[in-house]
Amino acid sequence: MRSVSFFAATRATAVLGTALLLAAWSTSNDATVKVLDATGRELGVLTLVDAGAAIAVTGTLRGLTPGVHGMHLHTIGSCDGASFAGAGAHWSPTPKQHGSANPAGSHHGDLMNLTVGADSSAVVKMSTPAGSLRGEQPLLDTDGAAIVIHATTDDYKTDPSGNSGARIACGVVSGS
Ligand SMILES: [Cu+2]
Ligand SMILES: [Zn+2]
Repeated sequence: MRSVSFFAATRATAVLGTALLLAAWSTSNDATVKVLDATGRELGVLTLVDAGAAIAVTGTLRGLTPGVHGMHLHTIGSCDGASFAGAGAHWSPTPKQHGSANPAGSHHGDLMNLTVGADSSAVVKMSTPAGSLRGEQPLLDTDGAAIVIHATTDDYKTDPSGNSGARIACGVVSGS
């Protein structure tokens, strides 16, 4: 009996230690985004991490309308207001226009379109064209940032938002 509880205590300590280690790592190297729809329903959590001269965005979202949706990093860490207006425009620390197919593009916050399957879920695995979380031209500046998902497809060229329609989901980037 004593040896069993000793084992349990040892294991609990190890699990706690690992959790603390992960928490410490996540505050210094990455950031997370809890994505909510307009009714406040949680669609999933995305992880952002510096990857070369870009930011990689990964995770899984559920509960979206099937189809192809524009998705961007916006410049303010707010999802307040009607249609998530608080998130502001696309994150763009240099004077560029929208989209990889725009000769004057792109914004740092221009991500690839998000494809949502018939089961309403989407696997997110994409990168920004430039920038970093906390280094050169940081996403996590004083007013933070947000991820916004739009109703329709981003054409990758029409300024300022790829003609991707209404903002249907939003999440504030959480990280310091
Ligand atoms: Cu957007
Ligand atoms: Zn843009």
